[in-house]
Amino acid sequence: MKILVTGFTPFGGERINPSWEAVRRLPDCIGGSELIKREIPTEFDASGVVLHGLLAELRPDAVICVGQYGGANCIRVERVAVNLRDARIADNAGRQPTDETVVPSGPDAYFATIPTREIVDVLRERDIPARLSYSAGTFVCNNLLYCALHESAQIEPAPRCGFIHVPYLPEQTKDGSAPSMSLELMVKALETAAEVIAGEKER
Ligand code: PCA
Repeated sequence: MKILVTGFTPFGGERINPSWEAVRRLPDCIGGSELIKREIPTEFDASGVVLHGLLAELRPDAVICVGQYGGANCIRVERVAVNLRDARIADNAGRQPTDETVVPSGPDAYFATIPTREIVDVLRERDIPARLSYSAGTFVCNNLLYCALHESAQIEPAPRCGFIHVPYLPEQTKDGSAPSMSLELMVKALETAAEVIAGEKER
């Protein structure tokens, strides 16, 4: 099985994005599955274009997109992507859409197609704080999950797609004003998610 795992570039004035820091440290192989890691620009338009190219080039069996969720106190496994762009800040291309769609003719929402509940269960069994989330927001992360699910719905057989939000790293919140999680635990969380998706979990 081939699993594409993506992280994002830093945005909003941050120097690093924990999603890419964690993704790039994943092994190339978990069990029998190959992990392909790529960094995606934190831009509404370019993120979808880059993902489109990766799906065509790599033809993965599953896609796990990962992003930073500043202020989160645990791993958030996203269940839903909505057809809405409504940005509180500009993306890295300077775009700040209000009340736009991701795909003009697309459905209002898609559900993630990775086993979200099972991933949360196994993360907790491994003492990694995690929960299901029913909103990935309306910024670039939601946009990317929506694009992934919209595109994959047109591929036969459809790759399974999902999104995992990670908290800040400790170095991003040194004054303790927001929660954080260690890089080691984030990497373990993503490895666990990949294992569950590949059906190779050890419980
Ligand atoms: N988090 C943002 C976009 C990029 C990222 O890492 C989000 O939650 O939409």
